[in-house]
Amino acid sequence: LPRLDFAAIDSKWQKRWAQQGQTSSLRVGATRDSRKKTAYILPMFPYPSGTLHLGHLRVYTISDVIARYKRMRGYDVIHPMGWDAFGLPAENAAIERGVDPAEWTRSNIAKMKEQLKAMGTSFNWEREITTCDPSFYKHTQKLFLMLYESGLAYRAKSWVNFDPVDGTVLANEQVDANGLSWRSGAKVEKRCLSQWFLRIKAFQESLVDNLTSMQETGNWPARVLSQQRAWIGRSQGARLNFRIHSKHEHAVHQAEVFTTRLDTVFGVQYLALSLNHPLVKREKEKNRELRCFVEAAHNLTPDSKSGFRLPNLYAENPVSVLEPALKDQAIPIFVAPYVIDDYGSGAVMGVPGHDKRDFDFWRENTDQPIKLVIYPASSDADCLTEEAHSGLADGSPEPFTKKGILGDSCGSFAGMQSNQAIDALCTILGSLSADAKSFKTENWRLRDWLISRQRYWGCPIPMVHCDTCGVVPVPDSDLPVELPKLRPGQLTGKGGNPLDHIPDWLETSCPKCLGPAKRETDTMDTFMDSSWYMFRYLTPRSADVPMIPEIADAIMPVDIYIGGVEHAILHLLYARFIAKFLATTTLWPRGNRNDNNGEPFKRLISQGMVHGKTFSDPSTGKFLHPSEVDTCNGESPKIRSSGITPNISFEKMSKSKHNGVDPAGCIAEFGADATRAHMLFAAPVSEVLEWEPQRIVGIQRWFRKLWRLCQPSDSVISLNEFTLQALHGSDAALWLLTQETIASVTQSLETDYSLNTVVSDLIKLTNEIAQHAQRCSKYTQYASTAVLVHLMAPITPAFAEECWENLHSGMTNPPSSVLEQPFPVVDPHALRTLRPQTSTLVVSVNGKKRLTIEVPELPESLQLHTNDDTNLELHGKQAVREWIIEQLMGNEQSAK
Ligand code: ANZ
Ligand code: ZN
Repeated sequence: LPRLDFAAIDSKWQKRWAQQGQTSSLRVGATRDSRKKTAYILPMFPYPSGTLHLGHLRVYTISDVIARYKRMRGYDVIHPMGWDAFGLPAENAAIERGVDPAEWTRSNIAKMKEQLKAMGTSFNWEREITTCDPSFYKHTQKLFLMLYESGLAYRAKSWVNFDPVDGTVLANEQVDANGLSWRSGAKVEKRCLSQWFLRIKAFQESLVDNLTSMQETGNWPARVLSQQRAWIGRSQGARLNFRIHSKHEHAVHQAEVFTTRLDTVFGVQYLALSLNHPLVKREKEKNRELRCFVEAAHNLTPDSKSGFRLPNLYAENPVSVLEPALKDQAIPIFVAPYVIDDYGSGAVMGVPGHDKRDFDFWRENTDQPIKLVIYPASSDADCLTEEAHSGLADGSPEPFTKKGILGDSCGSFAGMQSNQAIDALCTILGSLSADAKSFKTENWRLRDWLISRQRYWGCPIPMVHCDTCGVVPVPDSDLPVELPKLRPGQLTGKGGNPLDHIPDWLETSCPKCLGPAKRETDTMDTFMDSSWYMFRYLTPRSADVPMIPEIADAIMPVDIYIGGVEHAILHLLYARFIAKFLATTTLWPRGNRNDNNGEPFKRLISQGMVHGKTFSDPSTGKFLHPSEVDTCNGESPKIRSSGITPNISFEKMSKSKHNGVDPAGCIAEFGADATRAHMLFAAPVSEVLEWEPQRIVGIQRWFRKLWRLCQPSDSVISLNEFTLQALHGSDAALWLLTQETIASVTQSLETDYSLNTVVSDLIKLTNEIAQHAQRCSKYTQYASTAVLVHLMAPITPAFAEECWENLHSGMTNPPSSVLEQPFPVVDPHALRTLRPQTSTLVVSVNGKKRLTIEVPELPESLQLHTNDDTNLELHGKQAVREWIIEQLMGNEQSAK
């Protein structure tokens, strides 16, 4: 046999596919063929950085396998590809290299497109979109205007996160827990600027409610659902008014707090107000020290425990109406940066005994004892109580944060359980409150979406500012507002937004009064581009409208959406929001139908990360470049310079860890198909994949074995003519396994997406065919091999084509491309007839059931009794099981 040249096979078939064009893809602009089912298989589109990385290789392998499978199943498939092409990296690269971001992006796209093709993928390139192309962003702008008209886009002054390194405003979600920018790593500053927001909160109810049905159907991974739920953060609690008295004034003020733990109200020891609370603003006017504190505190993170006690002010606990004993307690009031300005009412009732942050704050700012009012609900609560109490008093580091039983200091509520007390207090305090309705309330963690970016390389917000008319939308007929071309050197990365410095572009006329006006220079967050691109793929060239309603109705939602876990929150949340908005417009009229509720993605596959093999020196902890390690000789690798065995781990790929792998190199070395198959085989799709390219040779070994089975056969028969009646012995066994493999592979591709088991099933079938080869008829051998090649085709399309061609090379009229053949379906009749009948044999030792055995082809269930289980002890259950079966098969009658 000639050596298999995998790279040559790839290029031979890739060329041929390109010539033939794709079948079983839905024509652009078509709604859907009523006789055929449509499958919209969408992988998340890449950012065109210039090179494909392994995460891309993984996601596009998965989507391509599913798309090819669906085509073979007779679906009209939409499997599009495009480019998420706006964003900071292009702008930064452009600054570094002094090139036009548009040029840079275009050439990256060209490179990555070639790499995607080299992977053997089957994308509908006729649907290609690029978000930085005016023909695309014209419609992003249109969408913005529609949101504006619906009152869902607005401009507001707000404290924003300003990244001093990138010179831009960041969304809350782009700032990490330590207050650092997700991209530049710079310490984020607070600035007060006018910004554009999208009112995602208008949809918060359905955004969170729908998660429940998505959980029930199992169509979205539980992990993603819980992250979305936490991000939206609906929390149920109460609003409670504290009266505030001043030592010097007669006037009484109010401060409202939001609490989820009304049951702890008897334990309130202080109030904390946010830096921008109205009361703080008032006090600032007469208190210089406070002004300084607030000024400095603006740069502190919400983890800060610092506080400023407002002199002369104190609060009254609202439950003192119920428990006069509390009346005399004057509650101190602090200003504290840990209180979030725009959450709840920007004020907290501080309960140090039962809340961790309050506890830390109290410890930091006073030396007063801590009050406990809730106790564990266990039977020995009393003794725990003592301990907990004295523990807190003498410096135990933990407050009691669980729900429990209210203690003696809670007056008539003493002895109630927390939940009971919350309800009772809600009713009673609510009836006393002037505004009883808002007493019980919900709070949301979700904020409106800040989309303004002070950067050049983004979609311009289509608004103008007129001194007479204010903010005026650009009329539809003037869309797109195109980004101006930059002169070389104009993009420096300094001095804020470059658009502010291009007068030709900036100066315009007001659409309303025709007087002089200035353009809005903010551009949109790139998540805006990707929030609606799945609609654009359906009619990528429709010039006048973002989408054609009949087509959106016919095809949306996306059937299967595939992408990395890193997008579990933001991208998916924004895309869900925009889809829900579109479903309220004429663009997606049936988007809200009952079974869909405006959701854009029916099923989500979230694939795990790809980690690279990482070497480090155990003595220094330093990461080693692979060239510093000798991996060839012997079992264990050695550090070349010292001969020591390095530590090996698998970690997120990064330059500093020298563990990056270029997928293009793998494809060139091992071929696209072996790389694809290995990619799927090495880990379940949702889990981390530890990438070891050397292991791809295992897949190549499998390919060679299979190739030997695919030699021209003189026994080619149509699978339809293949009759079961004639099958016995090895033929029956092999054909049964073939049928079982079809069933298992179909189940994996159709419902579980356990693509790793598809590959192992196929390897197993290959081995069995090779093993049965001697004992089987050529017909069975051919039929099983033919099925195997079909089953492989979605995963290893070029190699399957090659095998298919070779298998039929002796024929005058060979069948057409295997990719155009229908995917095999299980023959239930074959499964029934060929599966050996089994009976159950129960083995008891001394009357105690010890083993049950499935016994082939015995007429009845049998029981086997023995008083001696030494064999069982000695050899283990498996060995005994095999021995018994052997005995039974050898001499049925005597064994009975
Ligand atoms: C008293 C209390 C006692 C609280 C206790 C908790 C435990 P979630 O669940 O996230 O909604 N809080 C209210 N407004 C706040 C703000 N603007 N900034 C910071 N914290 C604020 O959290 C609600 C709880 O967070 C509220 O319940 C309040 O503290 C605090 F044992 O009230 B709690
Ligand atoms: Zn005007």
